[in-house]
Amino acid sequence: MIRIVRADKYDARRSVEAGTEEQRQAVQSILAEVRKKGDEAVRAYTERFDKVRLEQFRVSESELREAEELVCAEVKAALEEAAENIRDYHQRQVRQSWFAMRDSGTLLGQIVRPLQRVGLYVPGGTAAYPSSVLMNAVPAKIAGVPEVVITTPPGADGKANPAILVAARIAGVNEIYKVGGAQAIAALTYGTEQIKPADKIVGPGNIYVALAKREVFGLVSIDMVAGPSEIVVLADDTANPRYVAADLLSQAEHDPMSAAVLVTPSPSLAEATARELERQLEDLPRRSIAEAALRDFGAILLVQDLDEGFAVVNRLAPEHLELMVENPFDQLGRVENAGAIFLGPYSSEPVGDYFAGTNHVIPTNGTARFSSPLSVDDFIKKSSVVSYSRQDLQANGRKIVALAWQEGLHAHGRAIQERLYDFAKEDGER
Ligand code: HSO
Ligand code: ZN
Repeated sequence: MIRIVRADKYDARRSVEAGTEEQRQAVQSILAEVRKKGDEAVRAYTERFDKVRLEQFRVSESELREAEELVCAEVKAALEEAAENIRDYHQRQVRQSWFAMRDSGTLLGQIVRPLQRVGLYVPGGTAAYPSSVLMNAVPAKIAGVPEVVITTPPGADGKANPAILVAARIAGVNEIYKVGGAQAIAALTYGTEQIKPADKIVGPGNIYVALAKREVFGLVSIDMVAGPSEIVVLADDTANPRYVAADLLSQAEHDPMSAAVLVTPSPSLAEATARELERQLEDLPRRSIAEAALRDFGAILLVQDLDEGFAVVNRLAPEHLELMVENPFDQLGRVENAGAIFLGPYSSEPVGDYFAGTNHVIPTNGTARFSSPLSVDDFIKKSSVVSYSRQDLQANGRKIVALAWQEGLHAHGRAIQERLYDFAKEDGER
């Protein structure tokens, strides 16, 4: 079912979901309604799309307590430990403000500050991933964001997914609202009576959420619009086909449009992995999703040697790259484009999805060429600081005036000249 082809016969780019005209219009009108009518509109859309009428959107203390009872102790403990690992990793990303003083008395610097309020969208249904709550909320908290709020669609019983609530508590999320879809993005952008507007909106969602985020971008900041998951395994004869197949399937099961690709110079590994894929697919609960993904976007790509293998990897710029080759560390420097790199037989991709501490929100669809996994940097902003000294203004004022005049901006020049006159006068008096 998976193709085995020469590497040059494969292109992994998938077209980015632009939505239909109808979907775009639906999103436009939801945004406009919520902007105009606030909670009343949010309530009406929740009734229409989630089939439940809510007076209060915010998850109450008693619902939070109830959720704690519903999630099993083993999962809770694993979430706690995962959160700790994510904290450790992201702590190292924290940037310091800095100031540089010159002998001339001038001081320049950069102040790093957290965003004030971040909204995290968490999808409902089977795509409600507690792990993703940790991956988004923990870095925001490490950055120092005081208000991290979640919006998530309510179930038909009017409740939020309990595992999401537990993960939110572990990550230190401050408020949770049971609102989904484009109406949630609207509420986080414009604010309503019950929901205050956010400075940035992050987190995955369905096409309506994605379109709404794109629409409000500029009024608020958004994260990247993530596409279906991808994994590329670069493996040689030393790799275990059972591991290779299992890791490919781990991402194939996400979405029928997920891309799972093996790149190898070894025809025997290619054959063995194809057989393993068939075997392991058999009892997968999400078999039909994984099968469709392998059929439509998966491939086993044969290359001459590892040189060609790395060229293919760098062209694909995958979200996840596993290096299952002899001495993977010796090869690491050859990877130019990849969101996350997993070395050796025990760094199975789900280790990163759940537990190692690295972030699982990673650029997809070739965008690792120019962007990076979600990090503390996504939740800060910087202000530059200038304290210019008299000595420096006197020494450099004329250069500034020349640049201003060249641009025809005489008021700019004048602002400097006003000071230069005074300097000349003061120096004359001395
Ligand atoms: N692999 C996904 C993240 C995820 N996996 C969440 C399991 N849960 C991102 O590419
Ligand atoms: Zn995953």
